Amino acid sequence: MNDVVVLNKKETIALIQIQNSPVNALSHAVRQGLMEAVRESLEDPAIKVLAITGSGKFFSAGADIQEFGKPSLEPQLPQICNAIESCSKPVFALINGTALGGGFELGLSAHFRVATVSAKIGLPEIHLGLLPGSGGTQRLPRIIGADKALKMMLNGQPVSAGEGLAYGMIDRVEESGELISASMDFMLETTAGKHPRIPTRERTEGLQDEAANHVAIGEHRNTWQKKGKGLYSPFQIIDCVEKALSTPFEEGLKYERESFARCLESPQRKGLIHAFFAERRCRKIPELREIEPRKLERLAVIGGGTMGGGIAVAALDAGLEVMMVERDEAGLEKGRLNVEKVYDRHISKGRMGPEDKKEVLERFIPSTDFERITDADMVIEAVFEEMEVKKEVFRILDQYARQGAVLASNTSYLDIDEIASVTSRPEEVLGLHFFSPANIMKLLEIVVPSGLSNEVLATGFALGNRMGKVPVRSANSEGFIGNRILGAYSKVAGYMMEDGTSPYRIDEAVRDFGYPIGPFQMFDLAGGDIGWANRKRKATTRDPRERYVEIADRLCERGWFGQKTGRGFYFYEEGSRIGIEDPEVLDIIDMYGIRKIVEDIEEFSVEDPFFWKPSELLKTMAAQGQTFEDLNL
Ligand code: 3H9
Repeated sequence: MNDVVVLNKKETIALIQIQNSPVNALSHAVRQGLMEAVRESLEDPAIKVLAITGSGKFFSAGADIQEFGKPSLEPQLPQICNAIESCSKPVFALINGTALGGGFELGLSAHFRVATVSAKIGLPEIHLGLLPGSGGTQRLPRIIGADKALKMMLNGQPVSAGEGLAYGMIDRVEESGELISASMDFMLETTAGKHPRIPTRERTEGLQDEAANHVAIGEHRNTWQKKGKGLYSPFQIIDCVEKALSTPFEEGLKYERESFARCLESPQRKGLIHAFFAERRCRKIPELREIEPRKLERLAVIGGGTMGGGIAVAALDAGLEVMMVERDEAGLEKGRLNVEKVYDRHISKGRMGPEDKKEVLERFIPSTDFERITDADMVIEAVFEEMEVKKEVFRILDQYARQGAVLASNTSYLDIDEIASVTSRPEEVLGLHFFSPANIMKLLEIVVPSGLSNEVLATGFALGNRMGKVPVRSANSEGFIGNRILGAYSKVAGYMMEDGTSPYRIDEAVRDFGYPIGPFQMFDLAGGDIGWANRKRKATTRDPRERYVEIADRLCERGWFGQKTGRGFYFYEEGSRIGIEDPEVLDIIDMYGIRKIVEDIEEFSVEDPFFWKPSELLKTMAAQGQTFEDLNL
């Protein structure tokens, strides 16, 4: 064929193997090779069965994403899928590993699907702003019905071979590592007429329960109208599946093709594919090419607060042994609860059983004894965001951590060089800045202070990769990357609030724009105390010309730090993470303050100095930070 598709004839079976490393993407050369292999196998009278398989860990990761946006070259994937489905000889998809997007659609167009037990099967096109465009939206519902098909296409997460079998889209799961030889008997049985060759387009199991399919379409559409405002491809996916239920196959296929073309042209597709490649490029650090990361099995997290708890969960989920160190039993108990509540929520949502939680927590060691960190390969500090507090912790870490252990700070803003300077090993200290909630958010900033050892840097990246994060290298500069951007975003949100827009309407506008949450919801989620500490730290060096909004400080002074204290910009009922609008917060924002009043009068006096004159009393009160209440004292 060519060097990316190999055809081997074994008696009556034609084995067509995709060998296009690293992920067997269906590039133009692969498509050409597949088409030719199918044609040759059909023409050869000795061949009775065709079997398509992949190589390595992948059946195929789908269409070659690099080709999107370039002129499309024939044969296109839908043509190949149609040719396979129309084959007069039985075609097997031997799914040897991951089958995603167009890769799984290739499998769906075969007449039989056998998967190895470790295979993962999914339709992740939604993450790229696309839809399954090689017949997937038309073929899959015919086998598994609208609800399951939509779940796969709309959450984009792969399912296991076992789940595929239970759904009915996989015919057999093979436990043996030798998928081809283990499938031989099944393939030969089809030549003896034991298993009928039914093209997927003619299957109807999934179409039987019309009422359930109709309900599923309505429910998924409602859900996405709430959570996916502004997104394009989810609604196109739902429309395509609806077509599959109500129109002949060819018509549905044409509709899918046109919808796919619209998605392909959309700026959302362009942005998401840019992000796909950008995320992968971030991991490629030139100076780390030859560097091996250090061993990483035991992690110590210092601090059991929101961040410490989240980091501990991320590390436990990555299979590490995690020690959490706190100053006292009360702090430790809070930390332990912060970890356990994540797993309790998984249990309540049916994502794991109590036994699984027990198994994970066997690797979790809470302690108030700093000496216990001597075993750790890496220590991540996540204590209060104040330089002196951090320095004190790093002095202790330097005393107890073993030589060769990596020392990391989860600071959001502070200078890592300064933190590292209190240790005897500054070249082993780096910043690992997680974002809240640390067990969920993908971004991990790897902050590089001067003189950092490349091995330590490589170990930071290895941790990020192991946790499934997107690790991004950052200079050791104020706010690193994310918080630098966030700084401008937050300031503008604050200005708008002070100028009279309710924070709740600002959040709503930002959500309507397409963000999952607004800025004030985000402050509450991250914890108001962190930003407050940072603002206080910068108070003496802030340019006096800069506008400063004090409203968030007023909330923090009341101990309202957001979700963790049950109150911030929003009010949270006991145990709830859904914020309710809080009239008291709006009252605080109306509390204009004498300083602002004097500033306004002075500004207006530029135009009309005769009328606008602040009284001496007001000026004195503003200078002394007094309120009218103070006059009564
Ligand atoms: C589709 O199929 C549309 C159809 O419905 C209709 C068509 C008409 N193409 O992530 P990794 C590269 S849309 C080209 O680091 P992992 C990736 O850039 C597609 N290249 O490895 C990287 O390159 P490099 C639907 C691809 O093991 C290298 O492979 N499919 C593709 O952590 C290794 O990737 C998807 O959306 C591709 N399709 O994860 C699947 N995929 O080394 C997208 C990967 O130069 N891919 N590369 O940086 C993934 O989810 C993950 O890459 C995968 C492997 C799970 C496959």
